[in-house]
Amino acid sequence: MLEKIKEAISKIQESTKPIKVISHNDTDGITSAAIFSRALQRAGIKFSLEIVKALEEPFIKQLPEDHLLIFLDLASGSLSYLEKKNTDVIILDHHELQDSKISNNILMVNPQLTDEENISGAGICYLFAKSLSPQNIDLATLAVIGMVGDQLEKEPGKIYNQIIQDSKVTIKKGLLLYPATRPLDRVLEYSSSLYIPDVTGSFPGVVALLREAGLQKTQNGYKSLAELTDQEMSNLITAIMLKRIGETDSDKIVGNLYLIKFFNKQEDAREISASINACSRMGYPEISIGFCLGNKEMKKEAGKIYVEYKQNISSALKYINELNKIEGKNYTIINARDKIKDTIIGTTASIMSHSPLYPEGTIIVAMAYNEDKIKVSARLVGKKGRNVREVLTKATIPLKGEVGGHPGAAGCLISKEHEEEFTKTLKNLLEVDFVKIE
Ligand SMILES: [Mn+2]
Repeated sequence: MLEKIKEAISKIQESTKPIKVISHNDTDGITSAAIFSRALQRAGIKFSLEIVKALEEPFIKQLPEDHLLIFLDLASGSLSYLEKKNTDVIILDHHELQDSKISNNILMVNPQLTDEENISGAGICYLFAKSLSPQNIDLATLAVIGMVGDQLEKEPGKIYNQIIQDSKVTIKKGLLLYPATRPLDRVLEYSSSLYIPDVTGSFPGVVALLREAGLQKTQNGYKSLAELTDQEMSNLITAIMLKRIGETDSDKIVGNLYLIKFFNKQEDAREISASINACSRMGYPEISIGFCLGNKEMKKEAGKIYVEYKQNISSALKYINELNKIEGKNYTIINARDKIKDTIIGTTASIMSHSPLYPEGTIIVAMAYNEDKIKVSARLVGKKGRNVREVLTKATIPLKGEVGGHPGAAGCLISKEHEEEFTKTLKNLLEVDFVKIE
């Protein structure tokens, strides 16, 4: 991959055309854009930047051909549109390639072509930045945030281990609950990603659990996860396993905590990733980039938007509670129409799939309007059950929708005029129990 990166650097340095950079709006895309922008800025190279939700054909068509086009954390799936552009294209991405043929106007930097390890967009942009100048080593922290944002932190390989070393992140094995830097009582009470019966949402339950784990409140309140000793961490995990009856595998709740230095404070990379993502999805990608690049004003703004985002999610969940749903054996279809933002519908569906209200094997499909289209997000509760990507693919074949994702979590966009037809087909498919994950 380094060879390709060097080629990309020469192409950029020798370009006589102005440069346009396009990146994705999730945490990995935003950190990619932040790293790449800072690196170009330090090298004195001028460019313009645009952040997009997805790459669609009409958008690519209108991109200027008198520019050098650079795509970060996306575009590997859009090669057939990009090869028609009458200009040079550079892609720094880690997504699956649509096609093994890469046309001559495209320079592709993608670990899928050369490496055994999957490196996120931000990781590739960091390698680019470091090749451009060793001064850019301070951008490694952003690469770690992007890695966590794309959930690639579980088993870091050779390249990631080097990035981790460059970033001076502290890795601590422990409970996968964030932020690991805030007092435990608050984090346990408000966590939506790790559900603990009688504890999540109940302050007395939290206090009882911490007592069972032998953790005392001190003058400064309860410790944070980051401050626990190995013994305390192990006692807490045991106490939680006992509450989550039937759970024998601690892998689901235990993993690596990534503690980074950000704005001169110790922070949990997962929490920073969540706030970057929230800020961008609420429609403020420029604020999340400013936050990544150390702007104090933007940090304040990002903090406010993150709070608003969490409130939006909780009102979305409340709204869904009261909404008439289409429900059957092992499935729930929610059509929120224009009442929930399309940018948070996927997160809302994911939180629902972690809640104890739905038994393992349930398929949750949530829909929300996105201008003249409908964003559809499907989640499988637990690991066993039907393949949701296949279900969505089958339901969208006659409608020409675009499906993406995995067997356990997938999404698609359909045209609004097909709302009724889609819901009907989907319901029929979900009634029949044949698409299974092996
Ligand atoms: Mn990515």
